[in-house]
Amino acid sequence: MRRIPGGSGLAIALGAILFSSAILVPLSFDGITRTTIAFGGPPALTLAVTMTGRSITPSEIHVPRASAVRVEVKNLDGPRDGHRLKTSGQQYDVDIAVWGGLTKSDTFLTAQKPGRYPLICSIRGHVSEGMVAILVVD
Ligand SMILES: [Cu+2]
Repeated sequence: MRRIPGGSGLAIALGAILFSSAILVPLSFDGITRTTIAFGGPPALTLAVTMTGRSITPSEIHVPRASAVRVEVKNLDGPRDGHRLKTSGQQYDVDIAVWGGLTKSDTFLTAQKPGRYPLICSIRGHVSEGMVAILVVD
């Protein structure tokens, strides 16, 4: 079996490590800084979301990326009918439990990466009955 000369392989590996860390370190540092600022300051916007029956309104919600977003969840159902609004794929997710007739708020931090993310009711069985919306990160 022939061996590939070790020197050039090692140089390439070291070069790749140096190159990738040169790119990754500033990006992740920037991410941490922006996250801290976004969460320390006031929310970029406040969303009003209504949960009733087995639907979430509005069914599609646009938010800016990498931003603190306050969401006010209103449950219009009866006092025994709880819902939970749950984000996923965001930098900081929320799962807000709200009993019928009440309104609750919390703040989440949107994803860095634009895309379409599920916004669901996390009460067992409610997703399959249609309690799903889309969070569009622009
Ligand atoms: Cu529900």
